Amino acid sequence: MSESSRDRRGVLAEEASFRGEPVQLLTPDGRRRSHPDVVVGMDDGEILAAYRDMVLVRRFDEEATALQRQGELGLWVSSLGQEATQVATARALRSQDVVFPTYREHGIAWCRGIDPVAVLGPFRGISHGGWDPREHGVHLYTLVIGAQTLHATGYAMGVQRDGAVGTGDPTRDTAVLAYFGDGASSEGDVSEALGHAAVFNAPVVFVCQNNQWAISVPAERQSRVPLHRRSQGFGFPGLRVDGNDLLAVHAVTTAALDRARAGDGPTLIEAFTYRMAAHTTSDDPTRYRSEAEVEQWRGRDPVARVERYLVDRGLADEDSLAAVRAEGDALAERIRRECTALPDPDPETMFEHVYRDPHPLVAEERSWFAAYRASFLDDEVGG
Ligand SMILES: Cc1ncc(C[n+]2csc(CCOP(=O)(O)OP(=O)(O)O)c2C)c(N)n1
Ligand SMILES: [Mg+2]
Repeated sequence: MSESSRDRRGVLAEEASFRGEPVQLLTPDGRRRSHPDVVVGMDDGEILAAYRDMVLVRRFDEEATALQRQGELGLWVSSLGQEATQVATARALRSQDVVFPTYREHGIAWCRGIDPVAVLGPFRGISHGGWDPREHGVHLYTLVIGAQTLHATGYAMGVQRDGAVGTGDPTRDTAVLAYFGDGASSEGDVSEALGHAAVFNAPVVFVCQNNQWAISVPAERQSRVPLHRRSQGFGFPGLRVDGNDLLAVHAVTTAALDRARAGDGPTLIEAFTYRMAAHTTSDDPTRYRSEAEVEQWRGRDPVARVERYLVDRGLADEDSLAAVRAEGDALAERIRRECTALPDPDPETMFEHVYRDPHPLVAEERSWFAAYRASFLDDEVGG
C-alpha cells in the first residue's frame, strides 16, 4: 500500500476531522475549494472523462423517461441530479471490486460497462435482471429496500474469507460497495448490515445516497441525527460529503475503498444530494414538495458545476461541450432504436428460473396460465 493511501485511511479513521461539515472540493459555481484533510484524486483527464459520463448518463435517463411516457417502458426510476455521486463512486472502484446497487444507480451501471439497453430490459418487462453480475461486478438492481446491504455485507465477508483483503496486492485486494437510500436507512436490514460489517470488519463501503426523499417522506422523518452518524454507534467511521460534488465524492470514496481493501473495515458515506425528478414515473412530486426547494437544488446541479470548472480552467469550450452533447443525442437515438426493437419473450418464460429444479406449484401455475391464455385465443377464433 502506498504511503498516500495510508494517509487517506488515517484521515477517514479520524472521523472528528470532518467536523460534521459535508466534504466539498468544488463549489456550486465551479470553484475549487481546499479541505484540510481531503485531496482531489482525479487529474484533468479523469475529470473530463467523468464529465462525459455524467452528461451521457443524464441523456440516457432523459430518453428512458420519454420511452416510459410513450408506453415503451412500464416504469422508469430517474437518476437525475445524482450523477456526481454515482459516477464518482463508480470511478473510484477497481475492476475486482463488487457493487450492490438499489434501482436508481444507472450511473454505476454505465461506468461498469453495462449497456443502457440492458438496464431498460426489466423496466420493459422483458427480463428479470438485465446483465451478468459476474461480468461487470455489479449485482442486479434490488427493489426490496435495503436488502442489498445485507447481500453486500455477506459477500464482503466471503471476500475476506477468500483471503482477498489486506494482502497488499492491488490486483487482488477487493472492496464491496453497497448503495442505499435515506428511506432505506430505516429498514432493519440496513441496521443488521451495518452491525455485521462492523463486528466482522468486512471490506464494505456503504454509500447512502441521501436524496432528501423516500417517495413522499422527507429525510428528517428517517432519523434524528445526520445519517452518516449511524456508523458511530456500530463502531466504524462515517462522513457526509456533498453528493453533487464529483471531486469530493471521488476523494472520500477512494479513501474508504482503500481502507476496506487494506482490511481496516467498513465506512459509511452519506452523499448529500437531491432527487430532481419524481420518485418514479408513477409519482407526482408536486403533491408533497415545493418548487422553491427543487429550484434551490437546481442551483447545485452536479453536471453544471463540473462544466463551469472545466470551462474556467480552459479544459473545455463551447465546441467540446457541444460535441459531448451530440454524443449524448446519438446514444439516446441508439437506445431508443434498440429498446423498441427488443423482442417480447413468450409470457410463459416468467415461470422459468423461479427455482433451479422443477417445482410442482410453479408447474401448476404455469399450466393454469397456459389455459388462461388459450381461452383468449378461443374467443378470438370463436368471435
Ligand atoms: C421492503 C420494501 N418496503 C417498501 C417498498 C416500497 N418503496 C419503494 S421505493 C421506497 C422509498 C425508498 O426511499 P429511499 O431509500 O430514500 O430511496 P430513493 O428511492 O429515494 O432512491 C419505498 C418505501 C419496497 N420497495 N421495499
Ligand atoms: Mg431517498
